[in-house]
Amino acid sequence: MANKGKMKLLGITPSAYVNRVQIALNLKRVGYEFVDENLACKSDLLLKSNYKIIEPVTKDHRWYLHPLHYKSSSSSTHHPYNHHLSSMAKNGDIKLLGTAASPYVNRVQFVLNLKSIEYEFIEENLARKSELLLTSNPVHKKIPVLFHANKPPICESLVIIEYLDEFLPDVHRILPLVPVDRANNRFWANYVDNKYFPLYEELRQTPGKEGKEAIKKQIIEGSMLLEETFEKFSNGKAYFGGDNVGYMDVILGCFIAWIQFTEKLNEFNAFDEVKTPKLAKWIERIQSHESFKGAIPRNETLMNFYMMLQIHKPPRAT
Ligand SMILES: N[C@@H](CCC(=O)N[C@@H](CS)C(=O)NCC(=O)O)C(=O)O
Repeated sequence: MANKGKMKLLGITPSAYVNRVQIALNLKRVGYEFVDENLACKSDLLLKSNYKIIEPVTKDHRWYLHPLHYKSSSSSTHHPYNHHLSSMAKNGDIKLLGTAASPYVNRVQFVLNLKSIEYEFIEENLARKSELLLTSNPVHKKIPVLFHANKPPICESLVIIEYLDEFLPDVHRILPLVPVDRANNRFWANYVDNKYFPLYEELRQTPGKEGKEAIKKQIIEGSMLLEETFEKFSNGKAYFGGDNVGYMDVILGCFIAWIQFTEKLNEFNAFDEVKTPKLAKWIERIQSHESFKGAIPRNETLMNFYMMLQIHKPPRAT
């Protein structure tokens, strides 16, 4: 590994986040050059490499696709790997605890559909959380939670998706195989979950026209950043994952219903033909994908969930 390529680490020594990477590099005995950053006056290198995504290393294709990937079908009933799936289902029941209105639950459902895994859906009532939820996710008390046979429950949607992908890697691979592409997918999923989508909740909670307009502006900036990301990831193909639905298609795709619902309530467009032409087309494509259709809530389900949010987490007072 140490000889495979020169690694450079940009950071500052007092940072625990930087230190954890240094420890990993040491454990793996990887030689690297440390590039000191000045956080009081950020370098061009930092600004260029962490905000706008860097050019992909593999120029001609985003990532190597497993040959099986090409064969995977979008329809669960005609999936060529049903023998795998039935054995997964037979070896252990899959149960998913959630509500149909949750995009975090929907993304797990989307992956289960893509991989043609049968599962039992256990409806959770978030207004009155079940014993099952409180005991299986005592840390966050949030859905989704996945149960696979007698194994310990698995919490957090991204963790669940990676688990399913590792457990059943040959059926519709979700994460790419090339490490740098996996890393970039995780980076952008993290951006969508922790920066971009929370702006919609912020929009709901913020009182007053002026405050809301400022958040809409940030949402639109984020959407344009995602448009660039799509361009780089898709490399002219239909999806973030290239020819097939991949990790980012699942992560961002399952927020679309909520995004469109919020847009209608607030009279603005985060994605459209002018600002984000590629993502506008991608939205149509993903929404007509068979595995996606089975995972996405109807508008009335969203409205009921929205009303519940308004009661339990009301907008801030002016
Ligand atoms: N980071 C979590 C987020 C899950 C999440 O926020 N779930 C919501 C439903 S959409 C929930 O369970 N909320 C209950 C609560 O906040 O108490 C994941 O990716 O699974």
